Amino acid sequence: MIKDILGYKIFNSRGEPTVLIKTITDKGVFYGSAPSGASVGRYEAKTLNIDKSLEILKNVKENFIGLREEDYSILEDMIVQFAGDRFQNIGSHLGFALSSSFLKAATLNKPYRYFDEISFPYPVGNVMGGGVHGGGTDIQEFHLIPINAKSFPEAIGICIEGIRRIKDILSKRGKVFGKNDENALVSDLNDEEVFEIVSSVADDLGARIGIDMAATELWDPKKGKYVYKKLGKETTPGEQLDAVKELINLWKVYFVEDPFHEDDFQNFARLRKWRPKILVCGDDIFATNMERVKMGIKYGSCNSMIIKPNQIGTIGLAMEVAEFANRNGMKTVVSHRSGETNDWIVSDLALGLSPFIKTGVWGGERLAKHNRLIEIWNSLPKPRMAKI
Ligand code: 2PG
Ligand code: MG
Repeated sequence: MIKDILGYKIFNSRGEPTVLIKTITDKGVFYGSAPSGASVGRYEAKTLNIDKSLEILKNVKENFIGLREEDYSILEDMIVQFAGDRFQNIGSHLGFALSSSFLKAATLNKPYRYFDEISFPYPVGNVMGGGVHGGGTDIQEFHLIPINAKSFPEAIGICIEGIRRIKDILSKRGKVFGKNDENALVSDLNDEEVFEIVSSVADDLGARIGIDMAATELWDPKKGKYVYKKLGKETTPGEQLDAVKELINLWKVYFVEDPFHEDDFQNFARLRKWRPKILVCGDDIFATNMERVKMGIKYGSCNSMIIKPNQIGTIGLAMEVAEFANRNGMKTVVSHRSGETNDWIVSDLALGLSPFIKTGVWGGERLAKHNRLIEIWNSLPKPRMAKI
């Protein structure tokens, strides 16, 4: 039974305020804390000032006290009801943190047991980048995807080895480098130079390359063009399609996220038809929102999509969207946000829902997710990797 729900203002990895929830039941204390994005799409659930969210919690929490924590779906429905249209009444930080702590309470800190079957996701590991995550390239993220790994510990080990090798290459070339919001490496190299380094490391390690172009951030609606500041280049949507195709051919890109802005369903579809085997992944275009996903299916825009619970407001709503996308043949990618806490709920979601997980490579708040998966891998009699 839920005895109390406490809320605090804490900070995320970018130093922004966020919500920590402690749900107290007669079986223990269960935590949930919410992440925040920097490349935030227009269709995401609304965020509220954290102090305001905590005030709201004081008003709504009495409704949950005395209820059975095992009835997760009832608790979820109640959050969604209080939240109102696009979470404007409570904000997505509170929605995420409450639902994360409730699901942990319902499963005694084993949310992956909520699913009938589980398999381990392949990491889409952000090794270098820039964009709005800070410095570096115009392309927001360059990933290593170790699709030949036989276990999750091996897979994340490959990403970590990859980022170490990239660091060595940068040092040897005398490049000044640092880390950005997701702890990916940043330097003054441009997109092409970074592709060259990441692709040589990927080849050596038997990994594939992914990119998140986060093109909504590059898109200038007034000009009707994508603006690459670092490369000093501007492209019309048609030129952008050609440029993305060229990158895919040149660097044997396996996964491309948000190559077009969030309203360009048609160009996503053109790219997908051109090379059906490449994962054309939608993030801002869908914002983990069922109606947007249905539109994407109608247009044939993507064969892959990002699942971020805070884009839609709760863990349960994100699960519904992921299950719907999976049934419609999309490869889902459960994802962190660039501003993270040490909440690991996304790892458990990926076990039940997705063949891929995108949660950085290293740094405490990213390793909280990977180490959770390593621990579960080692605790199961017969763990297996997902089918991709
Ligand atoms: C993205 C994410 C996570 P943000 O664009 O996919 O990598 O970034 O959380 O800033 O939206
Ligand atoms: Mg993205």
